[in-house]
Amino acid sequence: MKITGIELRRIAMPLVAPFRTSFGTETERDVLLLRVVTPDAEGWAECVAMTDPLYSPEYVDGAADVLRRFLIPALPTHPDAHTVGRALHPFKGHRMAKAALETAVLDAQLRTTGQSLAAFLGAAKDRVPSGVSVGIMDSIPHLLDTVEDYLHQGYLRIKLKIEPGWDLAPVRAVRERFGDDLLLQVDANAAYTLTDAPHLTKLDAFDLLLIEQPLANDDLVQHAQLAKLLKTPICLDESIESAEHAAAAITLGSCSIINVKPGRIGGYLEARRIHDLARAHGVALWCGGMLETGIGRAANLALAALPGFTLPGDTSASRRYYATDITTPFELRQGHLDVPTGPGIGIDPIPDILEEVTTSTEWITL
Ligand code: NPG
Repeated sequence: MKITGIELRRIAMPLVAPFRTSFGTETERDVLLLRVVTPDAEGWAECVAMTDPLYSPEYVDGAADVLRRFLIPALPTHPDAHTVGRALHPFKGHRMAKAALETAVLDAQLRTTGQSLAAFLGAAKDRVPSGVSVGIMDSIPHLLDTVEDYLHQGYLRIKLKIEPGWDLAPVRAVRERFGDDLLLQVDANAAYTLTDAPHLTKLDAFDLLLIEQPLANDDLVQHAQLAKLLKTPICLDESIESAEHAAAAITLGSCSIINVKPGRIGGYLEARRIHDLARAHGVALWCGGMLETGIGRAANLALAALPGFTLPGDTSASRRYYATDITTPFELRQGHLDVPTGPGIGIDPIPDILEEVTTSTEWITL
């Protein structure tokens, strides 16, 4: 497949409500989109890097820079998704930027052959159960109202963001108000240390599905120690940047569940490797989210339909994030989102809406 050029497009997407985690508050998503142009098809992808390097070392200006200076010039003359990965391998890190480039090439390739990303990855279902991630709030009543609204919309699982000072009380309040049957989990985004273990064991009383990334990104050994102290299963997110990290975490006993975000690990091919590894070891998976627009969401839904994804993911409906998405919005139906069936990621940006939210474009001729 010959690529004639690649467009880097920045868009500004206001969130319907501020989203607070232990590392910061998002009010607007500054998204980098890639459009790969070939004689036969165009491929789209969304880079999940955030404005600031607070979730991981990557950030959106850095992703655009490494793409234009190093990654795009390194593409093979006639790339496909597999050869893209090999060509980008010598460049260290920058997995979110690499994931976006590989995904855009893969989308163009699949649109050329008419195959959906879901079929290419090996999807086993046509809809996936939806959970929702609930940010840190200014008060417990506000949190309870927010959770109640999501449950009325049909979400099947609630994830509460936690941090020191906002953990036991919100979890207790949600359990008491919505009962023991609610599928409930928490996400610390690396806000604790192993010395907090006695405090974290108090979460065991609330029958949580999991605690996500309690300790620092590079604390695989400490997570394994914590796992021995907690009844609540540990899920890793930030710590897992590759199939090798997943293998190490499984071997050490650092987690029994993995949140797979294709952007964090360098793309959908690496996501499938982690899927196969985790499945072989009885490690449960779910698909995370990075406040994606419909472009990133479509591709994540294809991945979440693989058989090893046995827990509801953070793949929520478009209106949980954006009043107007750049694609046809994904809607919740009985707590599920449909997996796109069209060629490639199965969805396109709506040109007028895309223009309205665009802050810059850059065309790179190949
Ligand atoms: O629904 O897309 C979503 C957001 C889910 O909580 C969510 N994402 O740590 O998993 C996370 C968190 C996040 C959001 C991380 C934005 C980084 C940026």
